Amino acid sequence: MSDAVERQVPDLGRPAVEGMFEQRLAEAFAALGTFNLAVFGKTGVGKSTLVNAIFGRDVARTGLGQAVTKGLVYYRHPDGFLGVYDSEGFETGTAGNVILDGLHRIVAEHGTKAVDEQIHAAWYLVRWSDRRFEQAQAEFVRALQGLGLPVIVVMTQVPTRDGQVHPEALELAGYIESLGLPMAPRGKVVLTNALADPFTGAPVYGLQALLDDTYQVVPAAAERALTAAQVLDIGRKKKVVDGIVNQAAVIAAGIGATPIPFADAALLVPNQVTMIARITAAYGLPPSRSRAMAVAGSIILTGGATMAGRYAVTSLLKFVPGGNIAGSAISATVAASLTKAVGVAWAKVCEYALSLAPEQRDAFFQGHEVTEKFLSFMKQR
Ligand SMILES: Nc1nc2c(ncn2[C@@H]2O[C@H](COP(=O)(O)OP(=O)(O)OP(=O)(O)O)[C@@H](O)[C@H]2O)c(=O)[nH]1
Ligand SMILES: [Mg+2]
Repeated sequence: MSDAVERQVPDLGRPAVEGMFEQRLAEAFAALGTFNLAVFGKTGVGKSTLVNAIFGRDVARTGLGQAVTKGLVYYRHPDGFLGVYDSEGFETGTAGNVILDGLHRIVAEHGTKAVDEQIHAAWYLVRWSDRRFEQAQAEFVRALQGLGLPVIVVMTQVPTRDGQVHPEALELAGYIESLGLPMAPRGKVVLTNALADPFTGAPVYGLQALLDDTYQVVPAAAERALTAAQVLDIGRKKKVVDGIVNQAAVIAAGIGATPIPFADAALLVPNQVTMIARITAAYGLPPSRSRAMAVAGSIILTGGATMAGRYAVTSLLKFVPGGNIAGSAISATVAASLTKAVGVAWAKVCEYALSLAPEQRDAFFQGHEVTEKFLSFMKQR
């Protein structure tokens, strides 16, 4: 016992685990920070449509709008990790200059503040069917760059057929690219179509390319928020989540390095709570549902036990190899594989939730289905 780490087995019944979940979820969301995007382009080019296509939510409708300067509204999504500066009803020329003056002030003010408050990327949208790009638009792009914002020039509503872009859209893109504008990150116009057009058969196009380019210009500090906020590239979320799960498994192995008596399985719980909270945040499942998630998570980890929980976790041990050998203790290997199994199953629960319509997610996390799904994912292994 002399050099053995003394381990205090936490007394973790459901209410305690629930409280721990709420706290860790809040921490995990705070750690994401905020990704701020500014979107410019004439009225009707498709700013709102494009933002909705990539972030899966009507930021303007669900966000809290605040007119930050004439012609520019800042929407902070209630989830916290996404902010959008939207130049609604924007026109170039005099109106554009007014916006630029206001922006100048915003950028100057925010540049000295935390990364969370800075503008991390700007999209300048041009509609292909306008078939022209005016001097004033070029100047606006230059001015944005002059403010230190990385500007991605995006062509919207671009029709394609069998992967071939409409030749006139290509021609316009070629013209814009010939102007020598400071276009991040590759000096290329990004061609997109945010909504399929059932009449012409034009499919959704170019959104992944726009997102990838956006990642290229975003500072590392805002990347995690962008990954949580976007709904287009689930693979990027998964990659982050894999890292979280593996890290938690390593920690669990460390805890199990001194084998844990079955009755003390609660030793593994705090690490698993942190892991689940971080997974949830990485997927961008909103903190507005954190109460429901805390309840669901605590039921999962305690097996629903309401008594003080020295038996917490053990009900899940039957799902991992070596976890149900009567009389033995929980080894490093079993601790790691249990933690990993819990993480992987919770990740699948989150992905399932993301596949639901946003209005249905609440009901999912508040009902029995979430624990049933979790257990079915555990069994599938
Ligand atoms: N087919 C197709 N239609 C689009 C696309 N983007 C926008 N639209 C349509 O164009 C119209 C205007 O789109 P919005 O996204 O509201 O345009 P906006 O730039 O936000 O306009 P303001 O907010 O007025 O400045 C809507 O009817 C959209 O459905 C697109 O990529 N493809
Ligand atoms: Mg709009």
